[in-house]
Formats: sequence, C-alpha cells, structure tokens
Amino acid sequence: MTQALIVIDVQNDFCPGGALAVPEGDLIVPGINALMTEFPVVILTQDWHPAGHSSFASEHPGKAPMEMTEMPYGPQVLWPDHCVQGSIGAQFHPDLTVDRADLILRKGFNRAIDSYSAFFENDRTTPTGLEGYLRTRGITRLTMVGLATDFCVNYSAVDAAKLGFDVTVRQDLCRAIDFGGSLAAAQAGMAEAGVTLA
Ligand code: VGL
Ligand code: ZN
Repeated sequence: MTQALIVIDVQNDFCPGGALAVPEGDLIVPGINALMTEFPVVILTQDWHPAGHSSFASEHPGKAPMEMTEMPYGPQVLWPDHCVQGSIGAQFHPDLTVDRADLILRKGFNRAIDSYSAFFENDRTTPTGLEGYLRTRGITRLTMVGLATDFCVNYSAVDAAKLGFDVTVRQDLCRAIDFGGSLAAAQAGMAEAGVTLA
C-alpha cells in the first residue's frame, strides 16, 4: 500500500502579497517541506490559468472578485486574475521544496472551465488524469496539504475520497480563504465524504 503526499497550489499568488492571497499561506511551507521527507511519493499541484480565464472577474463586465456567476456547468465564484501561466504569481513559493516531487500536476488550463480539484475540472466530469496516475502506481493512501483549505484542498480531498482513496487532510498544513462560511462548509463536506481531518 503506497502513500502519497499531495501538496495543493502552494504558489506565490496564494501567499501574502499575491493576487489571491490566503492569510498565512506562506506559514505552512516549512512544515510541508518537513512532511515530504516522510512520504515515498510527493505530488505537487499548480493552478495554471491562461490569461483571460473564465474564472477571472475581469472577464465578466460589471462583476467584482468574489461575486458569483453562472457558468454552463453551474455556479462559479469569480476570482481576481491569478496564477496566470508563466507569471511569477503562478510559480511555487520560493521556499517550497520542489525537487522531491515525482509529479507536478497543472490544472485550470482549460479557459472555459475552472478546476479546483486535482482530479476533475469544475464541470465535475473532465478528468485531469491524476486518478490514473495514482492507480497505475499502486497508490491508495493520500495525505493532502496546501492552499486553500476551502477550495482546492476541499474539492481534491472530496473527489479522492469518492474515488475510493483513503484520504487525510492535515489542516495544520493548510490555510483557508474563508469567505461566506466557506471553511465550515468545506470541513462538513470533507467529513461527510469520509475524509479524515487531522
Ligand atoms: C484556488 C480559487 C481559485 C485554490 C484556485 O487553490 O484553492 N482557489 N483558484
Ligand atoms: Zn484558480
């Protein structure tokens, strides 16, 4: 039974000073680096949007960041422009140990569909390929850390649990955006899906 550590979106734009800064997002970096040494497999995810991505409020006249819109696939939060492909903001936090990663999985590159989860885009059907990668390597247990607890960590953890993986989220090594009760809702949703909240 092989275990993997999945480090979600520890990128400059999600850290203080970034375009979509998560409070204390940078504080988890040393602990994540330390935890990497305990896992045989480390996977990093990277939010990786083309300029003009449909999740950016700037693409929706009259809309401001953190407002909702209706996409063909359902309701979608509109975000400030962030993690644009090739930008400094899309790079990993400079102190994150990236050399330990076997795989760097990019997501959100489809202009028309956002992708919070490392497994499926926000239409909930388009796969990223991560499930196949994990299964073909015989990986059954996942520990997740990173940013943000209530969006990309939450969606990734719930999808993984629904796919049958044994999932633990280390909340001490995550930080949340937490607006409109999103953190409490995410915690309830993860628990309901069978995710272990540690
Ligand atoms: C994320 C909002 C938009 C995340 C990514 O990594 O949690 N949140 N894109
Ligand atoms: Zn994004």
